[in-house]
Amino acid sequence: MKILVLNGPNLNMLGVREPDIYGRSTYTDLINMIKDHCDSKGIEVSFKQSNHEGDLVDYIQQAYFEKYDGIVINPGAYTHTSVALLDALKAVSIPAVEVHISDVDAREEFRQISYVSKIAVKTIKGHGFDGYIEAVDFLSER
Ligand code: CA2
Repeated sequence: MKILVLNGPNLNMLGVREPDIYGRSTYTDLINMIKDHCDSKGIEVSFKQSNHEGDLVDYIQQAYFEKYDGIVINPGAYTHTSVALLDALKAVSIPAVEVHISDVDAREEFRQISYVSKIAVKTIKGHGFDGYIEAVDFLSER
């Protein structure tokens, strides 16, 4: 089982600002937490983060050529705008779980729209960092 964890814009800033919404732990803490979990379950995991939409598309396509079994994606603000990410996920046909650290449904109206949700096999919102673990488990048990 080989999973790609893909994070979008500004998620590298976790723990640096807005701790009331996203918590105090850093992006590195997040990666380490997921890595430890995957190691304990014998799941191979890779991580990518980018602030650029096209890079995220490239990483999704790369996951196809490198034969990944699942993608955990937090597209950040591109969730609410990006048809390109939706098309990339459709093109590769790799099961993707969409994760949001915050409960986007309880925030501004524009955060309640997600293009990625249209293809995601599951969407997890508002469970903090644990949402990523739930996403990995969902993909590995599927
Ligand atoms: O709740 C989530 O995980 C989001 O995907 C996070 C995105 C936001 O645009 C989505 O609506 C919901 C933003 C990530 C920004 O992360 C920051 C972390 C620290 C300081 C500032 C931003």
